[in-house]
Amino acid sequence: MEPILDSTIEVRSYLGPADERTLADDVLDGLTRPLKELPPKHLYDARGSELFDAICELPEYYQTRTERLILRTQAQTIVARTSAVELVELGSGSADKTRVLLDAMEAARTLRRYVPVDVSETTVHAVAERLVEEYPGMSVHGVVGDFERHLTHLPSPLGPRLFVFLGGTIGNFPPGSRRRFLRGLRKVMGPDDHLLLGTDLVKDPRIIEAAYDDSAGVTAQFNLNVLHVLNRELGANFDVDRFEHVAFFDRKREWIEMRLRATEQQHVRVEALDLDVEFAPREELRTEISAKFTPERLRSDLAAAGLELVELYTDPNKLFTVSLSRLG
Ligand code: AVJ
Repeated sequence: MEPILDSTIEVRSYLGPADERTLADDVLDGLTRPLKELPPKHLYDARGSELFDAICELPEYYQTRTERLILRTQAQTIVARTSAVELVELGSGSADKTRVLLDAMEAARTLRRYVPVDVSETTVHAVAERLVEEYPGMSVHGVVGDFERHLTHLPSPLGPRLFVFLGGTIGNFPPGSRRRFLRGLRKVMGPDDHLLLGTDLVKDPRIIEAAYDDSAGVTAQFNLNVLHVLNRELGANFDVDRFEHVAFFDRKREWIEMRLRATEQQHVRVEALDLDVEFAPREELRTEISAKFTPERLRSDLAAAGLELVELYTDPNKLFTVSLSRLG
């Protein structure tokens, strides 16, 4: 391992034993409901994360490349508008698109600190070590935790901060939780801080549905992988070949749903939970919702959390948007 200067990298973990039980608890809740459901976060084990990375490269999945294009085009403007010295990233992952913003902050000579917040300790460490080398003079304060619960543990600000939550991940929250999340975020933001939020836009449902049911079948594999997670982690015996991938756009709620449909009647045993589950023929298990936004919806969700929309940055085809907001 490379030597680390303690003065530039600090990583704190706020995850405890309670967090390790969440898969079991979520599965127990979700599989005993009249309409079976699993939270999308369990899609991302090592294999699921690999499959998600593959999704981001698919021709049908426009979101990743469009968001990157918007950031590339607007980074300078965003940095100039916010005067941010610090970037706080929620769900930082590999911090791929983050570099575009860090580059712009470095060029503006304002960059002082990067604060990645992620549930994966390995990811936070890896990103921290890589980025301090790439950006000399910048420090990294990693927060290993859940951005729905641990935002109160952010280090005290060095100056104006830019909070970023990219990739359209906010779409995974149902509407009430979405507002609760934004309110929680607003509570830790100060009057000099801004929020940069990536959201997918409402558009022709055929474009959205193709993005979640690609012709190479990668999204289907990604969806079905959650059953392998339950088999491995909880000693379940899902027969993965007897479930099929379903994706449809709910026009009224303006979100896409991913589901797994049992192709025939089946019985599943989840050993670790001492749980027996029946699936009727064609019964579905919901694995994800991913909300799509209109500018109006975005504005009103932000306003409900006490945030004021400053600017909406969009691509020429109006596929995706990156919004900048601040305390209202
Ligand atoms: C990572 C939640 C933004 O909703 O588009 C991709 C996950 N699901 N294909 C999305 C996902 C199916 C993705 N987010």
